[in-house]
Amino acid sequence: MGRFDWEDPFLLDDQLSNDERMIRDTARAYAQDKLAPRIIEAFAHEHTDPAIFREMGELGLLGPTIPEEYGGVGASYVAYGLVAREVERIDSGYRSMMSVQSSLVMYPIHAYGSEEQRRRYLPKLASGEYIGCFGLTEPDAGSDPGAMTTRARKVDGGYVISGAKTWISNSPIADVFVIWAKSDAHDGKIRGFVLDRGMKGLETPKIEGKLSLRASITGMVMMDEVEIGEDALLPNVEGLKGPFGCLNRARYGISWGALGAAEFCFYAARAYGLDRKQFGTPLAGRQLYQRKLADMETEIALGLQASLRVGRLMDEGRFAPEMVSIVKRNNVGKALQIVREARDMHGGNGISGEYQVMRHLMNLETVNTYEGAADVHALILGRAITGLAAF
Ligand code: TGC
Ligand code: FAD
Repeated sequence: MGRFDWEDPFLLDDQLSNDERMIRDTARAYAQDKLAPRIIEAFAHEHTDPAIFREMGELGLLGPTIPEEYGGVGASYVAYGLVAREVERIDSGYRSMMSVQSSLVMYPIHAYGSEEQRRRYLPKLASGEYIGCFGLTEPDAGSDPGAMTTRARKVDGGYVISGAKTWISNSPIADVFVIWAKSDAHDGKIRGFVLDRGMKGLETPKIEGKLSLRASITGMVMMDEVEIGEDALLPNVEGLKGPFGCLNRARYGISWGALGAAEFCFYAARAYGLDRKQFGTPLAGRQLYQRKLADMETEIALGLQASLRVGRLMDEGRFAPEMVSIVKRNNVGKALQIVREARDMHGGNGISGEYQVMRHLMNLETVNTYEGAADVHALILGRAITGLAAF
């Protein structure tokens, strides 16, 4: 007979390699020792600490799947997912900072960039010396990025870019900007460009007063006739498959991360119910309370196994984007339900900043929307199931 461990019901730990466990443990120790003590203040005051990038960089947590010659650690996608889970156990905003840098900035420079671009940017992004951002969404093109109006106009020796990107994680503090624009030199097809802080005509106003993801800074990227050289073009990809190739990785990481936030709230509800007595008995001794804990445990365990499977297929080069849609949509949706239930199980204390479950609930509202809103992922699956696009 096997043992049952409520904290690891399907013995996920046994399914990991030694290297994956090591990276997971590094991320867990860092998140618990260095991120957890800061988050309540950071969220309350909407403060993003840029030092976090350098701290993560020192530990090899930025772009961990990138090969060592470019500053990464050549880790598996499963390891990347495990890092996202540990970081988001503390806060979705911290995971956002990590996953934009890793999947949306380092990945495209590595996968689509020239050798010169790789050498120029990746080591400094890996160490956290540079902070990166990814500009796809526009005020009038969110779920439908193909409707973007940002344009790259060909001129002698390079391009001139004009347009506005909005809701861009990290943009007000970014040094490096991966920007997707329609290029007139390429029949109006979408191309990726790497821009640098300080270019004339580039502004990055902060979006103030978010009620979600307050520890992760978000802004716009306004580009007014920004002149860039030929060497700013990412040469090796064309069309929407460029940004979507990055999003596949980031969405997959989110599928692990959201369950980290759910686990935090599940553990908190269990601890609260064991401690808190009403009607002369701990709440955790009540059937209704236990049923909620059992539902949380079940959904978290199933979701983690699914993400592990998709991660293994990604490492083998056998994943399909629809698999990522399944785990992104399911795991974030289930995490939202779990966190909302945990909030309720804390009674009045559930809305207090100190108990933290409400913060996770507010964060997950963003996570359900970005990287493809939940319904958009349903439509991606609907198209795969029926052959009919219903977007
Ligand atoms: P569609 O016709 O389906 O495809 C156009 C081209 O793209 C290719 N493609 C993909 N390639 C790789 N991976 C994928 N997942 C792909 N999906 C599509 C496709 O093969 C085709 O290639 P080609 O060569 O034939 O041209 O495009 P569509 O315009 O109909 O798209 C529909 C839809 C709904 C799938 C898509 O637009 C979508 O996913 N919308 C959601 C937008 C989104 O996710 N935005 C995210 C912005 S970044 C962000 O939120 C970061 S937050 C990060 C943080 O802080 O953590
Ligand atoms: P819309 O596309 O206007 O959608 C609104 C609603 O309509 C949603 O419920 C959606 O599911 C639904 N809907 C849309 N189309 C359909 C349809 N065809 N059928 C049925 N329902 C539909 N973007 C970046 O490029 N880079 C970033 O770093 C980034 N970071 C972000 C950080 C935060 C905090 C937030 C909130 C967003 C961020 N985004 C980023 C933008 C994010 O990806 C978009 O918000 C998301 O893609 C949804 O687009 P939208 O907000 O325009 O909503």
